[in-house]
Amino acid sequence: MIWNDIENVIKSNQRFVISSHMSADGDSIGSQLSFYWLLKSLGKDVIIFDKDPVPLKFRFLANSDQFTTIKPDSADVLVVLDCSNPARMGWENPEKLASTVIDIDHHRDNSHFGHHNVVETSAAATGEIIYQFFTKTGVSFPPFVAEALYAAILSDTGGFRFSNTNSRVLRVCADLADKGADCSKIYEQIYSTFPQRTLLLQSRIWSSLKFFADGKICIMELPLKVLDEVGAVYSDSEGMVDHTITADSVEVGMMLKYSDEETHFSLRSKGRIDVGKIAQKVPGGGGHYSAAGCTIKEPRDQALTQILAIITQELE
Ligand SMILES: [Mn+2]
Repeated sequence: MIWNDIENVIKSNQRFVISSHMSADGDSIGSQLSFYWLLKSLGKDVIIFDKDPVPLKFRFLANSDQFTTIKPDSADVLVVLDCSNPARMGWENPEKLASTVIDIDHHRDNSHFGHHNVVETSAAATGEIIYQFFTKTGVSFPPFVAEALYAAILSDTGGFRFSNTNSRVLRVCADLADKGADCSKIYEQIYSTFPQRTLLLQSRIWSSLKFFADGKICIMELPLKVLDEVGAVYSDSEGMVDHTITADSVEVGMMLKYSDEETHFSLRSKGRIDVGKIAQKVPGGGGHYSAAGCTIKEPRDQALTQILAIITQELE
C-alpha cells in the first residue's frame, strides 16, 4: 500500500520541505497547509517553500504566514503537492534538495517524478487525495485543517461549478463542514473580496475582450506592463480567464499574458475541445481537459498566430 510507504517515510525522517507549482492556487496552498499540519503534529521540522508568495486571498488560512520564498539548503524528504513535474515548481534542481521525494497530485500529465507517487487523476483536487489519506490512516484533524482542505477543493472545482464536481466531492466537503470548515467565510475570502487594484486591473482586462473563428474562440489579454500602471500584481488577474468561456458561442477561451519576449496562454474549454491536448503541442505546456496553460517564447502577435492555428485545427 502506497500510503503505508509514505507513512514509513514520514516516520523514519525528520527534516521535510513541502513545495508545489509556481503561481500557487487554492489547491496547492490548501494541500501544502494540511500536509504541513500533519508533519508538524508528528514533531517534524518542516519548511513550506514555494517560488511565489501566497496570494492575498488565501492568507486567511491558518499558518499561511509559514510559507517562505527563500530556498532551503537541504532536507531529508521533499514533499511535492499538486505539481505535475519538477519544472513547474519554477526553481532549480528540486531533485537535488532531498534524497527522498514524495509526489502527491491529480494532474493527468504527472510524470511520476517522485520515489513515492500518489497520482489520482480522478480526484477533483490534491486536497481531496490528502483528505483520503487522513481518513484512511485514521488521522483526525482540527477545524483549521478542514478549512485548508475545503479551500483546496472549492478552488479546484471553481466553487463547485466545474465538471469535476460530483457526489463524492460534495460528501467530502460536507464532512469537512462537519469538521469545522466555515463554508460561507471561505467562499467570501476566495471569491468575493478584492483589493481596489484587482478590480482596476480586471476592468483593463475586460476591455481587451475579442472573438475569433466565428465566436468559437474568445480571448482576453494582459500586457504585463499594465500591472505597474495600475499597481497590481500577477495574481490579481487570476480567474479572469474563466469569463472567456461564458460567451454562448465559445468553445475555447484564453487569456494572454505577455512581455516583449514571451506570451503565456491560460486555456479553457467549454466541454467539446481538450485544451490540455492543445497546450501539450507547445513545449512545456500541459494541464487538464478543460483548463490548461502554455508559454510561447515569442512576442504577442506571433505567439497568438501560432496558438490560433493549433486551436483552429482542433475545432475542425
Ligand atoms: Mn489541483
